[in-house]
Amino acid sequence: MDWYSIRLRAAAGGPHEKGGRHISGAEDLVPETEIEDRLFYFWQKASNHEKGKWDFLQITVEKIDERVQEVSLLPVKLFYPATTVDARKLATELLGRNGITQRQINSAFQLLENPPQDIRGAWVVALDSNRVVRENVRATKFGWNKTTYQQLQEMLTCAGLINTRLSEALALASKVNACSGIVAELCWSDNPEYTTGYVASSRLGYCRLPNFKPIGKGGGRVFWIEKEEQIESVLHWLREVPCLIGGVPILQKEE
Ligand code: WAQ
Ligand code: MG
Repeated sequence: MDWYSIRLRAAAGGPHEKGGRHISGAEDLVPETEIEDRLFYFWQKASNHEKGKWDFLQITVEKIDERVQEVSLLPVKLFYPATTVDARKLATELLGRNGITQRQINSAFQLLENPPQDIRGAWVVALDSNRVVRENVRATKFGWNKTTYQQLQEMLTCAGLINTRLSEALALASKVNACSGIVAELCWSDNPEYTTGYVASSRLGYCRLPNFKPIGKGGGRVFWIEKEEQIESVLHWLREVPCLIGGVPILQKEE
């Protein structure tokens, strides 16, 4: 079967590279028969956005020539912190199990909560040098194994969690954390009203944390890599290697 990568980006005040403010981004990897549906969905998503109205929108569709790899869906772990303080404590404990220090975690919280510039991708931070090695890195070329996606939707519906944001973030986290060199990920939305986020790693799974930020704050993603010298191979995986997320979905309530 042929696969197609679809990417969208939308901004207000001109294109991103001319100083436009990021409104919406999206990506998927689908067979030809689903392109039209996805285009319509992406269009709607960008055009009814909490962050405002776009005046620049770009959609890219590319046929994939490389072999598409299968990557396992991360297990979903549901935590229920009641406050932002609790959520951050939990996140710090979880990320600590991956060897990330409290200081490194706090710096990442700062980046997300008060981003120093308008961003549309992740900060890649190296743990050996403690530096932001790249900014605005977008993971692309990932989509769903259809059976896995349907099973996940049934599971989420049963848990009262039907939520496209969760599925989209879970697919992204599954590709990102399958990368050799990536230690863990931190994320909460840049949409001012959406306060749920997660920490993820191949060992932790997708740890979902409500109340991760105060309402009204910024957001983003941090991908921690082990060594700065791994950056090129990490970028290749994130941007170039086409992946389908497959396997059996797992949903666990943690507290
Ligand atoms: N690659 C890298 N970074 C990205 C990508 C990508 N493909 N897509 C988004 N980002 C960055 C970018 O800086 C955005 O501003 C930021 O992440 C947040 O993106 O209920 O909705 O799409 O379990 O707003 C997580 C919790 C929600 C879901 C995350 O992120 C749940 C969310 P958003
Ligand atoms: Mg957003």
